Amino acid sequence: MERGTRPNAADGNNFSTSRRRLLASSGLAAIGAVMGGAMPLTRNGAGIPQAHAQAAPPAAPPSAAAPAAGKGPQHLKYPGKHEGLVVLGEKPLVAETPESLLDDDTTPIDKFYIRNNGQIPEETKNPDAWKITIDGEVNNKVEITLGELKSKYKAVTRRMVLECGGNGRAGFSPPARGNQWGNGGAGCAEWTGVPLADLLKKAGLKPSAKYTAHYAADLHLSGDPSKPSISRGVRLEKAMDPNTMIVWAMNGQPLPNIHGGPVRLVVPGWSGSASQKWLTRITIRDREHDGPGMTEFSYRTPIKPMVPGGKGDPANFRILESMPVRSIITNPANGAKFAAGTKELKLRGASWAGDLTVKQVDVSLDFGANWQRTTLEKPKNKYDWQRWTATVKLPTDGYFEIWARATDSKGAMQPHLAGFWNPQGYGGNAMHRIAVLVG
Ligand SMILES: Nc1nc2c(c(=O)[nH]1)N[C@H]1C(S)=C(S)[C@@H](COP(=O)(O)O)O[C@H]1N2
Ligand SMILES: [Mo]
Repeated sequence: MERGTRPNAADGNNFSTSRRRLLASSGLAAIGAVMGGAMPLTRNGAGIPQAHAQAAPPAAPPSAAAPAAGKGPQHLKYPGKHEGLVVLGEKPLVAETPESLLDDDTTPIDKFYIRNNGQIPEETKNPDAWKITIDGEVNNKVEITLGELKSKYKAVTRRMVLECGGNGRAGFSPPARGNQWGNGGAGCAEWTGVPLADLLKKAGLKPSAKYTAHYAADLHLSGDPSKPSISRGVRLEKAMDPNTMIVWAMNGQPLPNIHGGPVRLVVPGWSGSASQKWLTRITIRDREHDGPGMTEFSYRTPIKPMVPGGKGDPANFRILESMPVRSIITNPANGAKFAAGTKELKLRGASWAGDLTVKQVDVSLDFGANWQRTTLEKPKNKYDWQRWTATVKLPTDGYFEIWARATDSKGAMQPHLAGFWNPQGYGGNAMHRIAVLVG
C-alpha cells in the first residue's frame, strides 16, 4: 500500500488503537512498499485521527481511543487485572494500560501493564523456599532462599517506574517490529526488597566482573527448557546502584505471579526487560551478556541514525540502557466530551525520564503554537515518576487536541514524533496527544 493512501497515516502514537487496526489490516506490507520506493520521511505527527474527525468521540471509554467502525481494542480478561487493559498479544500475553488508567499516584496492581516473552509459570505454593543463585565472577557463590533474603537483609521500599523498552513503539513510521505500545507500557509501583548490591557484596566480586546475566523460571514459548524466554543483563555499575533491587512485594502485597512473583529484579530507569521476573539466578560475567534480548536488534539501537524502514547492520548497534523522557496526560481521557460553554479544563498527568529527572512539563492546546507550563511535583525518591497538573483556558467550544511535552534534567525535550527509527522500535518518545470535544 502506498503511504499516501493509508487513511490513518497521520495518527499519532497516542491514537494507537486506530493504528493497531491499521496494522492488523495491512500487516507489515507498508515496510516493503516504503523501502522499494522513495526515501521515506518521518511521518508528520500532527493531524486529526479519522475517528475523531468523522464522528463525535465517545465519552471517555476506558480504552481511551475512539473506536470507529469494526472491532475496537481487545480488553484483557485476567484474574486480578483491570478490564481496561488492552491486549497487544496473547502468546505471549502482553497488555498495555491506556494512559487514562495511569491517573493514580501509585499504579495499582490491577492497572499495571503486563509483558511476557515466554510462558507464564504456575504460581509457587511455597514462596519462601524459592531459591536464588549468584555465581560466575564472584569469590563465593551465593545460594539463598527468599525466606532467608527477607529475614537476613534489610528491606527497603521505593516507588519506581517500570517501563517496557518498546514503550511508544506505535509512533514509528514505517511500523517497527514488536508489540505496538502507545505510552502505556509503563507503571509506577512501590517495590519492597533488597538492593542487589547487598547480595553482590556478599558474593564478593572478582576484578574480572563486568556484567550481569539474569535467568528465570519461565519457559520459552516453544517449551524447550534449554532456551531462556529472555535473559538480559546490565553493566556492573547499574547492578551496584542502590536503586536496583531484588523485590518480593508490590504496593505492599506479595509480588503477584503475573508480575514475576515470588521474586523479581527491578532495574529502574532502564528498559523493563532487564527487570527479570521469576528470578532464579544471576551470573556475573566478564563481558557484556549475550542471552536472548541482548543481540542483533533486540533492545539495541543504532550508533548512527539509519534510514527509516532500512536494513540495519547489527555491528552498528549498541544495547539500550536508560529510557528517554516521557509525559502522559492521564486526565481527561482521549475522546472526552465536555458541555458547551466549558471555559477551562483541569489536566493531570505523569512524567519520567529514565535515569534522569523531569525538569518541566508543558501543554499546548493549539498544536504547539503556544505552550503553558504545568505544576510539576518532585519525585518521592529517585526513579519515582513526577505527577503534574495544569488548568487550561478554552477560548471557545470545539475540537481541541491537548499536547504534553516533558523536558528532562539535561534539557532534552520530547520530540513531535518518534524519530531515530530502528527495526524493533526503541526510544519512541513523541509527545502525548489527546483529543477532546467541547459542546
Ligand atoms: N522472566 C521474565 N522476566 C521478564 C520478562 C519475561 O518475559 N520473562 N519480560 C520483561 C519485560 S520485556 C518487561 S517490560 C517487564 C514487564 O514486567 P511486568 O509484566 O511485571 O509489567 O518484565 C521483564 N522481565
Ligand atoms: Mo519490555
